[in-house]
Amino acid sequence: MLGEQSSKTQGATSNVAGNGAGPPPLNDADLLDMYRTMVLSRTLDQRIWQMNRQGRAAIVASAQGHEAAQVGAIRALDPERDRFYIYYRELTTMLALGVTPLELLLGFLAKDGEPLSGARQFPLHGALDRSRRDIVSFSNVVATQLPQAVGVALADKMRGEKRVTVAYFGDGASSMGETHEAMNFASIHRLPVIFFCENNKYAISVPLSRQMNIESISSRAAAYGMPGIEVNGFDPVAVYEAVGAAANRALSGDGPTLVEAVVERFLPHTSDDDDTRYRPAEDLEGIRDLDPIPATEKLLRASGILDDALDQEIKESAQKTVNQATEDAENAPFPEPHDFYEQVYAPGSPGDQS
Ligand SMILES: Cc1ncc(C[n+]2csc(CCOP(=O)(O)OP(=O)(O)O)c2C)c(N)n1
Repeated sequence: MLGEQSSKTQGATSNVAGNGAGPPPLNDADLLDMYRTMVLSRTLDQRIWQMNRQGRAAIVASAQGHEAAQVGAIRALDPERDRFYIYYRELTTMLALGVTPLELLLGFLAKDGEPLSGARQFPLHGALDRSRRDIVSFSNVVATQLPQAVGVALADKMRGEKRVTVAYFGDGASSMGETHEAMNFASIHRLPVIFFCENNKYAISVPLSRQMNIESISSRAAAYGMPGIEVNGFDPVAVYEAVGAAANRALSGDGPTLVEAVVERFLPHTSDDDDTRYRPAEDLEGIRDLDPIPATEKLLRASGILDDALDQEIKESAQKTVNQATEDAENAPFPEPHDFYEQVYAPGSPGDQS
């Protein structure tokens, strides 16, 4: 059954949801929608990687291997209510939040119309117009988004606004000082935050064993007095359940939760990295067998939710969408130099001639 793999709860309390409530069960339409987003994300990610190899996209931090974790997390949240402090590997998160494949491709090709920074930053960096979605990724500097997320959650609590702020980060970021400060502060003040760690076991070339002398990132939660949940990040339903419980806890006023989704990085750290220099080939062969997309397809078929015709329609539709977005993005103009003062620098900054 989908979601059968259990998640481990560690930390100060085993009552992860605070009020004991998990998220509502997913229905067939939810599961199909999640699968559709995963297929679309993989198709788009493959296209972007291909365009990088052709010299058309400057740099890519691929989300391949992270799709199930990202889609499961968003399904448990409210895109209109909640705040998303993402990092650079969140292609599936962006799609699940309603950012379009064309908008994302405009970012990778540095074209006009990219909504986060006007294509002035590393792809997936910047901030979306808040009236649409509260997505923020101001900096590539690892772990800076965690204290920012905690600060905005403190503001929400002080204003009495009920929403969840999610801070996304990798295993490498979990070793940074900002991460510890953010978790400690959020727990002391019982802030409505979910610390969502996508543990792909590498920080560029540094394996987990060289970053920490413990087995599980989620076990760190105990040190801050909050629950930590380790979950199989290849199982979208298990991630949905873990993040849903954490969201209920946050909304009940019981404070933050650390959710560790254990995934794999199928490709090098970025398109500029050569992982053959530090990662044994057999390590990669084994992990491909666990690919969450064919695994989810198999489970949906076994549950009678998916058949050949529907699967073909989902895959063809993803391909068609990505082909159209590629054509449109390639035909889009580059931004005008002066747009710099619209999204990255404030009007009136040094150099602004207007
Ligand atoms: C403070 C800081 N140090 C180093 C870097 C260079 N850097 C960029 S990504 C990265 C690895 C981060 O790994 P992890 O948090 O595990 O995320 P992943 O990329 O594996 O998803 C590093 C060291 C940086 N951007 N910021």
